[in-house]
Amino acid sequence: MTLRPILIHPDPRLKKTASPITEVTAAIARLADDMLETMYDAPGIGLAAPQIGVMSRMFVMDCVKEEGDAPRPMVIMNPEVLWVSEDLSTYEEGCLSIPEQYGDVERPASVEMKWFGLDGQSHQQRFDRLWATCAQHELDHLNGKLFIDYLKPMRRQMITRKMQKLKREQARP
Ligand code: K2U
Ligand code: ZN
Repeated sequence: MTLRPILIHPDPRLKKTASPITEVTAAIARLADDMLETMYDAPGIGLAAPQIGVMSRMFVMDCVKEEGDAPRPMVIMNPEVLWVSEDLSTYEEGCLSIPEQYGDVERPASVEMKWFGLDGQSHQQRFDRLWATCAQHELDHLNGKLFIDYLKPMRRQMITRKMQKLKREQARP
């Protein structure tokens, strides 16, 4: 397993639409492993392949928050939304590609998704609460959408400028 560097906004790869996965190969299984390791190390509760520069429709997720609970890593490929609740919920979201920045995002409170797992089988599940927020946040990443796209333009611009400054400072020897 390898820790992979996480791309920081602004980066054109974070705005592109990722491509469907057509076959579960050893490389795809290794990618899922690396993404889970990178996510837990960050730490985070979700991570999408474009965030490590891989333009494939896969994200990983483990929103188990209660200490002591067994981790519940999920590998989700080619996700589709089958249903969203009318009820909305607002969550102060962050993003591993936009470090230390947070903003309130309103999304459907529950979502039913269908996807393919590493077992090559089709899976379907309803997600609620933090799992629903995270799954929608990660699916957005596969479509080149970031949580800051839901914020007011001024706030989005201010966050983008902060990230550009952070990247300039990181680049300096
Ligand atoms: O995709 C990512 O960048 C990981 C996101 C996933 C996420 C964002 C907002 C709300 C839920 C999930 C996070 O940075 S993981 C960090 C985190 C941890 C606990 C709660 C919220 C965010
Ligand atoms: Zn994110």
